Amino acid sequence: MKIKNVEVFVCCPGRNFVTVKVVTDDGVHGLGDATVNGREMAVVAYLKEHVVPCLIGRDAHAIEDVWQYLYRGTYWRRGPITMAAIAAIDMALWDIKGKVAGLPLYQLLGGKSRRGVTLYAHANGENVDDTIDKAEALVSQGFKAIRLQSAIPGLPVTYGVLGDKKDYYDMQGNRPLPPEETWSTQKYFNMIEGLFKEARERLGRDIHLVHDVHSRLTPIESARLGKLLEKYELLFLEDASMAENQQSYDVIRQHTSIPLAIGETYNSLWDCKYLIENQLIDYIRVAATHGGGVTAMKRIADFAAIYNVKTAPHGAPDLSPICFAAHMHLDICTPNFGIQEFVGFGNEQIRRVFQHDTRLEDGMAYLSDAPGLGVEYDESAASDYPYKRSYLPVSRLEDGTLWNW
Ligand code: CS2
Ligand code: MG
Repeated sequence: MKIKNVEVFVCCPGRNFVTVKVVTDDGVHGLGDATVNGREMAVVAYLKEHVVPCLIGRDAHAIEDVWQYLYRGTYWRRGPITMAAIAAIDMALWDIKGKVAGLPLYQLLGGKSRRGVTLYAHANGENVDDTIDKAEALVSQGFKAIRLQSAIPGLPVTYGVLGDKKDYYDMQGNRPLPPEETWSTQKYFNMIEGLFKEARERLGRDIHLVHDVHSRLTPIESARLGKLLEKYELLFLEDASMAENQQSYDVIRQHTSIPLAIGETYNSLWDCKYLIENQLIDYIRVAATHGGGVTAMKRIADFAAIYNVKTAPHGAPDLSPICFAAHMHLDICTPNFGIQEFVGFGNEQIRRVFQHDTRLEDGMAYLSDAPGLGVEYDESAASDYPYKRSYLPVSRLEDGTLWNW
C-alpha cells in the first residue's frame, strides 16, 4: 500500500487549523493535525515544499521508517515547524493503519488501560467569585478536575480571561498584529492565594485543581508560589517558569512539593529529558501535534514512566479535533496517563468541519470504536472558512519591558 497523494488544508472555523490528508493507492485516507498557532503557513510551506514530494510512492504502513526519514534523515532536526509537519504525517499514517485493520487506533497501541479518559475543564473568571461560580457549574456537569484562572485586579487583560472579547481574533480586530498585554508579578501574587483559598472553601477537597502560570514567573518566584499554594493541594501547577534553562526547575523543586507540569511547547523527547530523568516535574504536557505525533508521544510516555512522571497532554483550542483524537487514543492506553486538558468540542463551525463521535459523561471522555483516529474532515465545509492571519498576544511589564506571554 503506497502513498499516492498528500494534501494540506488550512481553514479558520473560528481559528486556524492546518490539516494533512494522506491518500494511498488503495484509496484509504488518513488525517493529521499540523497547526502551530500564529505560524500556520510556515508548516504549510514546510510540508508542501519539502515533505510531500519525498512521501509519494513510499510504503504507507512503514510508519516508523517514515518518521525516521523525516527526522533523522533531515540534517535540520527538531523545532516546532519540523515536528508539527512530522506529527501530521505520523498521525495520518496511524489513522490509515487503523482503517486498514478495521480497528480504532488504541487497539493498535496495546488496548485500553482504563474505562475512559479523565478530563480537566477550564474555569476562567472576571474575578475570584466569578471563577469559582464557573468552577461550580463545571462540577455540576460532572467534571472532577478544573483549571482555575482569574483576572488580576489592576491589569487590563489576563491570560485565559479575555473580558468582553470572544477570542484572540476578536482582540486583534481588523488589524491582525499581536495584541499587547501587561504583566505584574506583584499584582498576580496579590490575587492568587485568595483564588485557591476560596476554591477550597466552596468546592471542597475532592475536586482536583490545576493552575497555569503561563511561564510568567522566574524560578525563585515560582518556588514562592509553590510554597504559598501547597496547602490547597493542587493536582499540578503548570508552566510555573520557562525551562529553556532546565536547571531552573532544580531551584523550584528544592523549595516546594507542589506537583509541577510543563511541556506544551516542547517538540521532542530531548526537550523533556533533563526534567524527567531528574524527576523535576510530575506531569509532561507535550502535544501530539507539536511533539512529533503518535510515534513520538509513545516514546515520551514510556521514558516518563520510568521516573514516575505522568502524561497530561495539552488540550488547548488551537489543537484540532484530530490532535485531540490522537491524545484520546494515547490516553486510554498509556499506563502512566495522568489527565487530559479539555476545552470543549469547539463552536458549531468547528463541529461542522471536524466530525467525530466522542462522548462525554461525568467529566470523562469516551472514544467511539470507529477505525483509526475516528475523525472525518469535511473539505467542503472547511472551504467556507478561509485562513485568516492571526497572532497570539505579547506581554510587557508595566514599564514596557517585553516579558513572557
Ligand atoms: C495554554 C494554551 O491550554 C493551555 O494550557 O497554555 O491555551 C496556550 O496559551 C495556547 O495553546 C497557545 O497557542
Ligand atoms: Mg498552558
